Amino acid sequence: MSRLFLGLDSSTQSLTAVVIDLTSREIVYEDSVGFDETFPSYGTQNGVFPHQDPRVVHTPPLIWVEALDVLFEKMSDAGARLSEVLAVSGSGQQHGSVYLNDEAAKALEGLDPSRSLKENLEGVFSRQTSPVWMDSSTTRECSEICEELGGLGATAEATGSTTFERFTGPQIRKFFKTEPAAYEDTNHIALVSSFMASLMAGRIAPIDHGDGAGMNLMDIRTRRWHAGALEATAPGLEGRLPSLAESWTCIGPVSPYFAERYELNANAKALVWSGDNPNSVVGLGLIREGMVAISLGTSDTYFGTMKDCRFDPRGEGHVFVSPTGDYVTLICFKNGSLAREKVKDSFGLDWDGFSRALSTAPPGNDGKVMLPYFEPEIVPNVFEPGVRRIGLEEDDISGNCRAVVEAQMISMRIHAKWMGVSTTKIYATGGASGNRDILQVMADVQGCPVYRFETTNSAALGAALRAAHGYLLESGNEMPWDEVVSGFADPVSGSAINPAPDAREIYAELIRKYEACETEVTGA
Ligand code: ADP
Ligand code: XUL
Repeated sequence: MSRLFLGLDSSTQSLTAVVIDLTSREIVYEDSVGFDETFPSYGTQNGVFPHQDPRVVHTPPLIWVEALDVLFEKMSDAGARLSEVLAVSGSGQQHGSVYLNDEAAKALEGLDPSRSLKENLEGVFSRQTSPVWMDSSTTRECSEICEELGGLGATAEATGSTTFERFTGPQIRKFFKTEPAAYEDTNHIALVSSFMASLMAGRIAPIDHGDGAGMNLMDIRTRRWHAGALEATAPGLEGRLPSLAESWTCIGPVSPYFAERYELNANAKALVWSGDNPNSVVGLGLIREGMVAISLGTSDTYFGTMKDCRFDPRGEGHVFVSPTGDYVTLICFKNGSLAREKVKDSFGLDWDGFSRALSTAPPGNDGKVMLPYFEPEIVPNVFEPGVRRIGLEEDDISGNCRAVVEAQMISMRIHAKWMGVSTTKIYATGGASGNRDILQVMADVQGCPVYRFETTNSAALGAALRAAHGYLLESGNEMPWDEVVSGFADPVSGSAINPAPDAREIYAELIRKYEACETEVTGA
């Protein structure tokens, strides 16, 4: 008998659904709604508002709300068997925050199925836009909070990361300082993940430990709100935050809105959501320590599972909580897919053309180097965007296509050293992991095989698997994680992309050169 579970992923550029059948171990449905193309009236580009200051990056939360209706409509039209779904969970882009007024709780509880979600919720926002993970405009607030908590090391020990511009605490502090009246009108602050979970459950949802760890507000060891961090961030903050919860917590049944409007099983359980990276940990089956994945989504992330809490002495990495209860260590590079797209578009190429150009240039690119800071960068910390080319002409098509990918892979290699993991294989996911030529560079630079998965939607798949795990636990039939992910999170057999025999030597040389260029430019 089928056992269906729904996973949703509210990411930077799209909302995705994956339905799995836990009995047959199959993905039975997979589809996405892209924000820019589905809702052009908002004027977003790649899911965010263009702004004259490249450091300010916001998205209107109503676009996520509208997307949920459109996606459910699509699922219903496509016969995704919503009436058989046993539980729903989800994944959200990390760090982004949603600000709700005193109308919100009532509106969520009484969602009227004869009106759209947007019509139901238009009046509930105390801030019309949400700062998202690409925002880097809170440097001052980061310093203020970090100093209050005793500096870089103490902040990382307390909250899992030192303060980062995109993290929710510094963003909340900026909101409180620059728009005090709107902060005063805010009754609830949600993450993208907990906001979307609130829509599904029809009530204000808790924040799970995985995504809570990306706020600079949660004590990474006790997994409770950190009193000192709350105080350093904004007055009256605790009353505005929901409770924290384990990632397998069941909030209640799904809101009747979805049952009545789309025939979702009225008894389906709504579970808490988590961040996209913690969800991908499950979607890729990174259950054991030492397993490493690289996600090539809008951002590029490098992450793995840890049993114990270990911190990056340089302060570039993060410790989050895994949906399994262990820890996730992660580094986020902002100039991911959008930087690759900028190079591709500057030569009028499609992805096939980009791949052909990239493979025309030799590994090592004859020593040509690009520092690809199209946007301000998170790792290494680059405040002013700017692309630098060393020995590389701006009109050299194949040289630039190879240089941007080599730069990204080398940067990951350099900045992941602190994790102390001897990487014997890497799992690749995210939109760009379907590109074999990009993964070949990854294998060559990392010096180990790279494995691909059938779906590039590992976050949505992880959410569906979390829904299954939480449902079984709640109904007294707990299934060990190894068993939950088995058959789903297995790399496509025969998909290993191995490093070329001469890659080690070529890249040893280029990594040295790149590191020297990076140090010169960033002064680090
Ligand atoms: P997110 O979840 O962060 O919204 P995705 O994981 O869906 O992002 O990845 C979207 C990105 O994937 C797009 O911005 C695009 O640049 C990239 N992408 C899609 N197809 C390819 C391809 N064939 N080669 C390289 N990049 C690709
Ligand atoms: C992780 C990060 C991004 C976002 C969007 O710290 O900022 O990976 O989660 O994907």
